[in-house]
Amino acid sequence: MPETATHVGSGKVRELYELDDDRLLLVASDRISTFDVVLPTEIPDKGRVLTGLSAFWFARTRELVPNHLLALRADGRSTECRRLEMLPLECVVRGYLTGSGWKDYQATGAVCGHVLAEGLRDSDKLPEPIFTPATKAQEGHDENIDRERAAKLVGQERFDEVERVSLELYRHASEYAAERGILIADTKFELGLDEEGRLVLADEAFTPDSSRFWPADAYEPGHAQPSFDKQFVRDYCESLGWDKTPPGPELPEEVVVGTRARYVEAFERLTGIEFDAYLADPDVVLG
Ligand code: PZK
Repeated sequence: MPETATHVGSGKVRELYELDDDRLLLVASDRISTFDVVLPTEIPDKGRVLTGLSAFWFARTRELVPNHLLALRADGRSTECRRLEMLPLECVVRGYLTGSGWKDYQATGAVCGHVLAEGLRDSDKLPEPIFTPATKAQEGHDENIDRERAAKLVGQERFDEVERVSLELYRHASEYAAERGILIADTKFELGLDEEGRLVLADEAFTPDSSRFWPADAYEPGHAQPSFDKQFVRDYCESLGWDKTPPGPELPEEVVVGTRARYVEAFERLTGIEFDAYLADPDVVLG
């Protein structure tokens, strides 16, 4: 019988479909965004790289926390997942001070209620990773919130569990990635509850779209770091003097090819698996 899948949601570069009462299908496209704008040019296989990386991390972290992954489809870009009740919280962990964390620190000396030492610079490594939750904005940017506000949203006990699990996941993945030459500066999780009220990791895990990946060999605090995956795209867009409002520019072939190579490099470094082997059989990432 042909399958029916009802479209239930869109992210910037992914689509979500309902398979049945218990299962969703998450499909990662090859679209790319930069400066918060989706560009008209796609990066071939980007969706497969991100889907494969997520599945790799789900398989590697299932002892830390269960996750929503049920099956990878043969196309390499589609994930069947358990339908959960999602928590109304973006679970962000930061190991380095950059982005909105750096902005908040400069304004207040703190990030989400974590008061930090004076004199820190953009991209400095934090003495310990910090949990910096944010609200889920329907439009525009998520708003960083302190632990009191986050605990009000999900309850104190659940908040404590979410913070502990998020920090454990980040510690595990960032240590593993650093050994392979990639710094995971920060990362964002989405967590949900299953029918028994158990905490389950959903969405994507430690992809370059949900995390900041930096090349370790170029790390130099004091200024913004190059992005492992999107730097060619950013440099090209900056060279045009584009004002960063939609529509974004088309990318030339050499930027597409160079960027695709960076995604594949991230996949191969982190998983230790050849990307062609993933294309032949996506289940190779599940171990
Ligand atoms: C869910 N999103 C965000 C991501 C989109 C939307 N396992 C789950 N159960 C219930 N809901 C979700 C998930 C997951 N993952 C995730 N919204 C709902 C999202 C990607 C594309 F359109």
